[in-house]
Amino acid sequence: MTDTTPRTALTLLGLGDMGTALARTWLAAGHRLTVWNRTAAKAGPLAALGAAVAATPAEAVAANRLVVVCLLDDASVGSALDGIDLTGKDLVNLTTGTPAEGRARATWAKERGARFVDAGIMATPSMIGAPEAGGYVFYSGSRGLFDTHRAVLEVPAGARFTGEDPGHAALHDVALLSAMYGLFAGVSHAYALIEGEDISPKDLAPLLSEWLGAMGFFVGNAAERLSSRDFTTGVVSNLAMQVAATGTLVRTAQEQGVSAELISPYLELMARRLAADPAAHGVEDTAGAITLLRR
Ligand code: FVH
Repeated sequence: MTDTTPRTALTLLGLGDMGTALARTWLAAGHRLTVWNRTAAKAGPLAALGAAVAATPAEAVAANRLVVVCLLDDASVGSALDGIDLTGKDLVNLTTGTPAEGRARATWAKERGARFVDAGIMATPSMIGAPEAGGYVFYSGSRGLFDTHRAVLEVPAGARFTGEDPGHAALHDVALLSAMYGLFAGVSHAYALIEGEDISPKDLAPLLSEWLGAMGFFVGNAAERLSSRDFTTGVVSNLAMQVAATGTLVRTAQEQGVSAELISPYLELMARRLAADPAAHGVEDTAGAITLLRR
């Protein structure tokens, strides 16, 4: 049977790696798509797939109510949309930015008569249009806009609305990315330790994966402790012991001729928490150290 569902027409500004991947999924799903990119040549392959190519951002914005922006950074969003009439538009910003940039852009859009949602993409271009890859996008800002366009926004990747504060999509995005880089740092240090030894990284890899999976309990455990502010009940490995033991990590790095720069900040934070009140904090686990981070 032929699918006769009407498809939302939309505009996309930005045809970098991510923008191009997004455009392909909307075109493949039968949406009428108008595109614009600063370097016009990048629109060629999409035109061949049926996209309408606008000569200017103003022309692209004028074409549709739903306008999606996926540019390099917030400054490029400002310069691409500078002076353009956004009255009655629904603006979705898929450009990575900070929470403050998301909030400022929401105010900016409202002043120009547009509804706005900011977004944080938790996917690489190859994960776009591939639901099995597990990518998704955080959205925040106008609930009305999100509800109106949810179906079309879910074409490239799953959509998760994080609330009406337009800074919260970016905050969720950056929180997850920051945790990811902490993980990358630890794994990088582990591989550096065995370099030059008769241990293959390929042999260490499954052990690392298994261990990190087992230690994943920390995510929920820390959330529980931060919510209850109880850092002591049911502690398995207390902070006093852990701080003493981490000296071994630093000495091993020295013995192996490896800089401890990737792991030292966290070890030092634990030591600082303990030093502040050894009797009280020594019986905690490491989640209490999180309280030292907020300036
Ligand atoms: N690619 C990825 O893995 C990540 C996944 C998570 C989300 N990010 C964010 O997505 C935004 C776009 O990323 P991208 O991969 O498409 O980036 P590029 O391929 O570098 O394309 C950048 C586009 O931005 C245009 N652009 C840059 N500066 C300006 C400007 N001043 N005025 C107008 N357009 C501008 C650029 O145009 P051109 O160089 O082709 O002319 C591209 O269209 C980004 O926020 C990631 O953090 C991607």
